[in-house]
Amino acid sequence: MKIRKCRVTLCCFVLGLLVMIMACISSKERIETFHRQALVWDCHNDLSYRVLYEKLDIGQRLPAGHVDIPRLKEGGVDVQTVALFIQNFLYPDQCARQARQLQAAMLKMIEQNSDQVELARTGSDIERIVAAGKIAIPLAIEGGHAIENSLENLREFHRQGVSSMTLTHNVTHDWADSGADEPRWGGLNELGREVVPESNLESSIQLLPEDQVRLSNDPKKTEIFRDAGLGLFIHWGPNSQVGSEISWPLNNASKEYIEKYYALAETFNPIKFDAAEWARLAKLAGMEYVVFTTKHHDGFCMFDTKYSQFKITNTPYAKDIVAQVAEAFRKEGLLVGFYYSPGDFRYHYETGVPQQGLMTPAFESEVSFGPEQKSFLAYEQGHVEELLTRYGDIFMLWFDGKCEPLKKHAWRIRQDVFIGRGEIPTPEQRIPGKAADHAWESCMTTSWQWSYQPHPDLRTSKEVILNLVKIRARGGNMLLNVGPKPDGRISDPDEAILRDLGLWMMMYGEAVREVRPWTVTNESDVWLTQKKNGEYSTLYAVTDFSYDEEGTSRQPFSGRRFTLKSVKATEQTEVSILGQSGTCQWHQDEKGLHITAFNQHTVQIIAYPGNNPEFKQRAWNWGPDWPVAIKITKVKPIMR
Ligand code: FHN
Repeated sequence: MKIRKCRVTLCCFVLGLLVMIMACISSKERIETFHRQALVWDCHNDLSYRVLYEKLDIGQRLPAGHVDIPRLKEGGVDVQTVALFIQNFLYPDQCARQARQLQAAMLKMIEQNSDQVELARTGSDIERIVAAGKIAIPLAIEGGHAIENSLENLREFHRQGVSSMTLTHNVTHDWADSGADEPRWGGLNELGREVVPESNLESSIQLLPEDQVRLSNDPKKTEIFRDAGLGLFIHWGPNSQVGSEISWPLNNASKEYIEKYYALAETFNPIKFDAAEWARLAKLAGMEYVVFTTKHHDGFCMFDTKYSQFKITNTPYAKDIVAQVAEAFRKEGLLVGFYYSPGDFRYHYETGVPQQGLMTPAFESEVSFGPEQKSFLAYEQGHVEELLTRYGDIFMLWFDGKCEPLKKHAWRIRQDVFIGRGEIPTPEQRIPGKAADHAWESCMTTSWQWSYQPHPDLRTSKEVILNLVKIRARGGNMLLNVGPKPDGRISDPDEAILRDLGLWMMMYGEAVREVRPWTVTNESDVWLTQKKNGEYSTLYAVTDFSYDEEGTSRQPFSGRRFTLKSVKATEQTEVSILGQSGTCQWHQDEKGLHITAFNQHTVQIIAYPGNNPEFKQRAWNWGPDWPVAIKITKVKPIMR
């Protein structure tokens, strides 16, 4: 009996061993075969393709975006589970446009092969589609959404017994920045991984050869910039906790003060920061682009850079703010721009290299700095690489100081990135006296300080609007600055000005969007812009109704007669107040085009502004008493 019992146990053991070996073989074999099966790559990056096809030794590289299922099959890939990530906006090596092409190509391929393949949006989709004997293609589209989805899919692969994956560099970074609730790398450790060596990152940033780079802005981008016309400038940092100006308190400061200034980063925790709310407000204000301070003169980085420890991810807040700003503003359809200060006080503070001035970059300094121990120039060029390759399609960079080597490096990475300050005139807090038919931009604060100030001495909304009109009439852009509060919210005074601007742009935005200067910028206090359309022009005359040509103050809700000597009307000409129904009277004679306009659009109730005693007792009036825009179609200039 006992012998019999030993024999049975032995058999079981051997059997078990066999099964184990079998299983090992199969799982090893399975892993091996699977290695060829489940490949996770973000297909907008050619590098991933190269990896894919080299692994699958499918010979020549297929054009990006063209996922050729039959070829994969040929290559022995069981395309049961091919995960594709098209992170269109988060990671455009080249630019978002390429990502969109990939997306379109992929969706078309799936449509054309719907009997064989099907889009899988969630893990459970994969199961259903595979069960139906079709190919499941998990496709994630929207930025943040992409992250969760991909993590979800990977968990699904895991549930399906997949034990290893090939992951290219981009995907890994993606998780790092996603802010997904998964602790960093958490998802990956769980699944085991083989990552293309970090060093590949550098190689994946293709730099245009020095002799091929065009050292000027892309003409198309320049037109887009000039059409955009109005942008939001944002100065923000740990200094906002004490309402001082950003960086400048370090100038001529005592060692003790510098220590205290830099210690502010240890308590910076903007828990009420909501980039989406900022973006919605900017959009409402009629803004078309944003320029956000990624690093100001104090050297504090609002992004998760590997080139410096003095960064937002080393504060109690610990999340990449630039990533959130880029994604949120892009989602609202605004163009994303990054402000960058070449002057870096922190470099000098840590290395002891003397600084020639807060805004003066030490490009010649070879003293190593930061975790990567880079020279000054390599440190800042590293930043430019990160800013242009890790946050989606970046429309413009704004270098606040000498920047030749950085500008060149930026154009070698992204030839079509638009450079604001550093390449175009950017007058600060003032408006040049005459029009210019090239790109320029006037940056202005809502008060006088760039970053948050508890008791700001504010500009009026009317002043901000009039500045915008004058800047547009002279062919420039206005970059209006706000300084968010330390908790992350836009301050009430700044929000009030943005909402006022939003109301004005809702009524009269057409007069400042996609316009260029007229032959004259203004005739007395009537400011002129034009929209070029073929032989004739559509002219916009923007003027204040609350006083007449003699400067006598009048109640804004009234009429205005004025004459334009530079304009020749045609039979088809129509004159109307933008946003108001009906048309205005006009006639043309040798003296010019005479217009009479009555403001009847009851938009806002305001206190009676006039000093006409007859009205004093009424004490309210229809307003707002902001400049009014009049549209004059089908006109020609009178050339004097
Ligand atoms: O010193 C900076 C200042 O803080 C702010 O950033 C402005 C914005 O144009 N630029 C510098 C002053 O010219």
